[in-house]
Amino acid sequence: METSFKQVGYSGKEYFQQQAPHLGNQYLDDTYLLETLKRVLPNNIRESIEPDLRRFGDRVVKDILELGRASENNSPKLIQYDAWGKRIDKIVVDESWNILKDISAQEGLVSIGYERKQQEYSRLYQYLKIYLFACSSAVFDCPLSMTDGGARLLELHGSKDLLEGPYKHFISRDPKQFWTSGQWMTEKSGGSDVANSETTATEVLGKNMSTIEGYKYFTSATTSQTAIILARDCDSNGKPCGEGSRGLSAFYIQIRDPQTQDLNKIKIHKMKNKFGTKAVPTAELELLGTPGLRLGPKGRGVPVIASILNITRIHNVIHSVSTMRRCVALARDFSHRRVVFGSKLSENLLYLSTLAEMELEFRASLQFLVDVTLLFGRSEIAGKSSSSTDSLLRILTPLSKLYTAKQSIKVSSEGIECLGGTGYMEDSDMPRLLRDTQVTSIWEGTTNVLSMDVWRSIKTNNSLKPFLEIINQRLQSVSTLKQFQFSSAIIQDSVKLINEITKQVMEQMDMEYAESNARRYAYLLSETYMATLLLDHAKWSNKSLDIEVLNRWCQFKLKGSRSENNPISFTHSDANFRKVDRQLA
Ligand code: UCC
Ligand code: FAD
Repeated sequence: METSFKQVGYSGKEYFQQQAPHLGNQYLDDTYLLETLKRVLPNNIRESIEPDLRRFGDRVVKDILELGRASENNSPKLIQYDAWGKRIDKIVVDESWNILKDISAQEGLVSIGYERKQQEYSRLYQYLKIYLFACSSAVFDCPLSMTDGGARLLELHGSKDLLEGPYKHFISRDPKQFWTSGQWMTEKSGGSDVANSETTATEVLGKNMSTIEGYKYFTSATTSQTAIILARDCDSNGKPCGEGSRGLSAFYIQIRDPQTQDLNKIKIHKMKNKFGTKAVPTAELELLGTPGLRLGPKGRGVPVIASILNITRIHNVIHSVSTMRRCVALARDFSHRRVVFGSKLSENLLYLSTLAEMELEFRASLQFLVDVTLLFGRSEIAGKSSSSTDSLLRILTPLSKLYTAKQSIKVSSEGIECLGGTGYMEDSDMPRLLRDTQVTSIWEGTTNVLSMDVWRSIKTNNSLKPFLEIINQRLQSVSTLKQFQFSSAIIQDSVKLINEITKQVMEQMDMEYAESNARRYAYLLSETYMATLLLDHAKWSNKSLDIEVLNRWCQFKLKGSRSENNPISFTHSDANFRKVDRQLA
């Protein structure tokens, strides 16, 4: 590969010109994904979706990436008044954002999951396309995730009218018919703790609807047609029907009149001035009597809206893993183009070691994403759902969201450094990747809140049982195989620790211990589970590299011998270790 060419300066003198990293087909270049799909998908399904993924993998580095860049460079603007002083609250987005919406419909980025042509694998197909799309689309996957969640919620709780109307729009492949939807929960009084929400929904007597009033502090995807929101039920006299989060219900609202596109009794106060997700229109707004239709039972708003949350949280995993993959792809390609101290970075042992660490994070996270998506697809398809699948999914969703979000921030920060000073430049694309992924650990439940949600799932869904069962099944499946002795022993130690901590909390009801250690506990659960996913993959492939990846994960993450002041961390710097670095990088 050419490392440089010359550029003529004004003086006529030729200067060195560094070549930019190149992004190839994001599906075909993702060799670890391709291998993983061979393992998890039946051949007929894989062969049927592969041509589309191959085509799309190319498209996301062409027109979609250009549209994403255009959206990023021209953030949404709020025009509050027209020239004549009339309040209009118009949000203007770049045309590229609208085109991304049309492409999303045509590509079936929501609909694939609902057409269910690939049965339990439909979700994997859909989410693979979003995985390819996310990092090129200026986070258009944000409105898509909430639309996906909204469609599922209507499937579960929607009336016939809602299923005939908005549901069909959410899952349409026709750009003219396709609607997106928001999810508005957060108020100034609390985003994690919604119990103090001040938005009210007053029943309109004799009508199956309420009028909604309140101030929503963060509302993304505000150019959508609809939103699912939380509000406090009040009787026709305006008296609240309940306190705390148990007084909240979920409501369907139309943000705009479908004919005129005027806002439906909503005033937009400001656009948020955000660190990242610059193209996503996020606003502060006030509902001033917007008509709303309650979804699900009164006072059950949190569990009802949880069917959106549990989907958007998986989308968050998609975005995080997609970010890791994009950063590794850019840094890897750059390593073949950049020469330092007389050789290409791709020949530099230390650079290779850095890349190998990023790739390790990516591989384990990709396995997590694929596993959770498969479980989700299975749980949705009638006949395949079982309470153990559902309760396993209940614990794996917050775990995968909280873990991959944090790791993607780490990997994308490293990705910037991999490209040196140019990586820090806006137009290298790297800062955008970091900024956009920084929010993945905040929205849809912060790391701490999801760590506590893990305990909730253990208590209310008995989710640790299937979680440990599957870990034990995976360990059992390799118990006679010598090449897995090292990793199995470490995983078993982790399981022991999980059991000890859980016992302390559940038997002694030591909630202080549970709360203060919740994040560490969630990490331990995540890293142990991810180890068994890598184990499953290595058992299937029986490739020495996959076994090395597993061993590294167990050694670095579960044994913790990587800490810099621990002498063991350097014992791996042998020839084999360097060979594996080279293979991974
Ligand atoms: O941030 C947002 C949108 C960002 C833009 C889109 C991003 C897309 C990302 C991907 C693409 C790039 S929207 C706002 C997101 N907000 C949150 O995630 C809120 C975080 N806070 C929590 O999760 C809290 O833990 C709460 C709100 C759930 C706490 O509420 P409560 O009511 O105080 O908690 P409870 O009492 O424990 O739960 C009430 C009920 C219980 O059921 P019952 O009553 O039967 O015992 C819980 O088991 O709700 C049930 N529940 C759940 N059920 C709570 N969470 C869940 C869950 N996740 N799944 C099932
Ligand atoms: P707080 O809940 O006040 O949290 C502050 C800190 O306290 C955090 O570090 C948190 O981890 C910690 N904390 C909170 N509770 C606990 C606990 N029990 N134990 C330990 N630590 C705790 N919301 C919507 O509803 N719809 C949207 O469309 C939307 N879009 C968004 C877009 C962006 C770009 C951003 C940044 C946010 C968006 N949000 C949206 C809001 C988002 O969901 C909230 O910001 C998030 O849930 C956190 O709530 P908060 O900001 O009130 O922080």
